[in-house]
Amino acid sequence: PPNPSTGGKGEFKPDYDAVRKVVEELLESNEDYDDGSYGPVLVRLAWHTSGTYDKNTNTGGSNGATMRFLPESAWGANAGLGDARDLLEPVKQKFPWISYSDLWTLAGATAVEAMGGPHVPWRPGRSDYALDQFVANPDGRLPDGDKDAKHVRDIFYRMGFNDQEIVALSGAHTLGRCHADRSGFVGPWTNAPTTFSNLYFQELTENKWRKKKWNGPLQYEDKSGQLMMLNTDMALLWDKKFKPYVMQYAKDEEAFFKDFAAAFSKLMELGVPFPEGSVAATPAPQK
Ligand code: CCH
Repeated sequence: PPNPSTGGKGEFKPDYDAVRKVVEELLESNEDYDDGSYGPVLVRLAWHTSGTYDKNTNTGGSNGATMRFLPESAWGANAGLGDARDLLEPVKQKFPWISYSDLWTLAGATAVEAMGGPHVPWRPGRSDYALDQFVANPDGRLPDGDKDAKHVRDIFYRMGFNDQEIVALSGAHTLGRCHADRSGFVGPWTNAPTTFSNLYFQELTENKWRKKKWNGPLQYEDKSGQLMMLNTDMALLWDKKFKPYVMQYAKDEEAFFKDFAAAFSKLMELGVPFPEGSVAATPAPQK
């Protein structure tokens, strides 16, 4: 069959910019949702659908959109992401030619940029698996917030990332918040959780963090008690190989944006069988 993404003469040409536009319109469509934006939870959906990748077996990753199915949809790590998937369902109905796997990743890339972040190179090419077409990913491939630097490395090295990329990706915690009814943790990392910036690294390095005294899971709080860090966030500051990147990104937002865009794009492409000759760097959408 003709490849719809080639867009030859007279062929159907999918309009991904039109999809981006509809996603952008949805971001602040419900002022009662969290801090007034679905952007952060869409970024988290793109990350969790991609972060199951295992380079040793070439399994997992965004291709397939396997989070539509049990057991992955019900993993503790994915609690709350049903909100993001439901939000995108009408977009899928409006543009039935796009795969869920392309839509979920494109929505994450679009949200980063719409919230003031860098343009994240994105290209289509993912397809959705039918339920009987794949072996379910084992639970435990996504990181736990109460663990240490070794755990973070084990998880991200398995995907094929290095220390610099791990720190850059972690900067996404400048967005959004933890929800007691999802992860058990509570609170945002920054005071501007719907703006993509390097504030997470500034808070991490310049604020004072202490263990929160409560009955919940181990987390850290600042003096105001309003901001939080996970143990895995603190581990970036405590680990002598991670720390130089944390310090660099706290001072240099441009470097963070550039490295984040590259790493997030790579994350969303892990394990995706793009046709040969297809390139990763898509131009910025036409405005
Ligand atoms: Fe994360 N993240 N994340 N995270 N995350 C949570 C929320 C967000 C970890 C744990 C948590 C990345 C890496 C890690 C986002 C993006 C990324 C929460 C709260 C936990 C816990 C969930 C809740 O309660 O709703 C851990 C551990 C790691 C690494 O070790 C990476 C990488 C990314 C993206 C590139 C975003 C965005 C959120 C906010 C979601 C929201 O709903 O506000």
